Amino acid sequence: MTFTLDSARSIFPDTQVADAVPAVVQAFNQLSAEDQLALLWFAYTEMGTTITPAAMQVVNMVFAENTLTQIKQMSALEQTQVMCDLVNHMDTPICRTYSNFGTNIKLGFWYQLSEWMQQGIVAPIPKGYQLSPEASEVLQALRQLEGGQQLTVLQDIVINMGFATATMTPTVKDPITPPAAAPRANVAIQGIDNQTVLSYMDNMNAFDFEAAVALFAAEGALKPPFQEPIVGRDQILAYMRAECYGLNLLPEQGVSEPADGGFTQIKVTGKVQTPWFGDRVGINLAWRFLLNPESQIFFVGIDVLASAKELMNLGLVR
Ligand code: 45D
Repeated sequence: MTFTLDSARSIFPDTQVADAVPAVVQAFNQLSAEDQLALLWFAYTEMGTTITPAAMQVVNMVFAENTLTQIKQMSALEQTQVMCDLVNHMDTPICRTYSNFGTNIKLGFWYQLSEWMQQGIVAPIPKGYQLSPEASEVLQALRQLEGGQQLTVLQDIVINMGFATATMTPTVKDPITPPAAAPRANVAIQGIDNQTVLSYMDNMNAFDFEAAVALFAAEGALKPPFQEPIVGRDQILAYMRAECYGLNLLPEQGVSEPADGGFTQIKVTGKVQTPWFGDRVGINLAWRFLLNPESQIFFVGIDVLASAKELMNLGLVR
């Protein structure tokens, strides 16, 4: 038997994924725009960990400068309207422009607004704003998540703001050239000596995405958390250039087993740090690799784990 993308997706089926993340996002999306903005603001300001301003160096904010300047010059009422429009997915020029930003530009855009809100340059959430009972419940659910999962919720919400049509493909992407070459290092993963997996981690950490993508089979696929798989080397490379600068992969342990048709399945657990929070937040992750008989990556699924306890669940006990 040989693997298909579909069957590859279900390797290591015992992996417990953080289902609370999409559940909270879904509940959030039912709220009014005012409630959404206020809830996000409360969550963001009480997260207890602040964004490292250095992260902004990873982001090419030039793409968002015009829009940000425009917002800065608006009246407070207009500023609030723009923010509500973004949350409501309205069809406005700013909402269309926003949808064209890559993930990091979207995050950088809100980071800039949050700084301006704190400085009184952009309209703040009204003092004493009372969340509706439903919104309070969602905020409570968000508070109960692990730090890394809270960030994943925020990121997911921010990515999906704005107005995008089905035919609109993002034109403005995050930087194509790395801000600074990352130093090369060799990871060690307890229980894993597979060269493909080790090289994957090392190349990703060095932001050497060409080399990372060369490890994939021509029809290989990478599945980010809560997203559909990205298929083919060109697509994966474009994705990495847009989304992966500044990530720090910290794999800890793994297990390797033979699979059908001469394939090998390898599960690695560990953490990833985002440039936004540096070493203050580690997101608990699993990488589920399926290597073909030529030891190329046929599939790698990256999942946010349900809890830190899952780091130890390597599927050894059956
Ligand atoms: O006023 O091996 C609000 C892959 C609204 C690649 C706001 C990966 C109200 C392959 C929005 C609240 C990428 C898949 C203001 C690995 C308001 C691979 C501002 C995984 C002002 C390992 C809000 C990587 C702000 C992973 C500023 C899983 C919010 C990476 C900022 C995960 C939120 C990265 C930020 C995550 C969130 C980053 C900066 C989850 C960042 C999250």
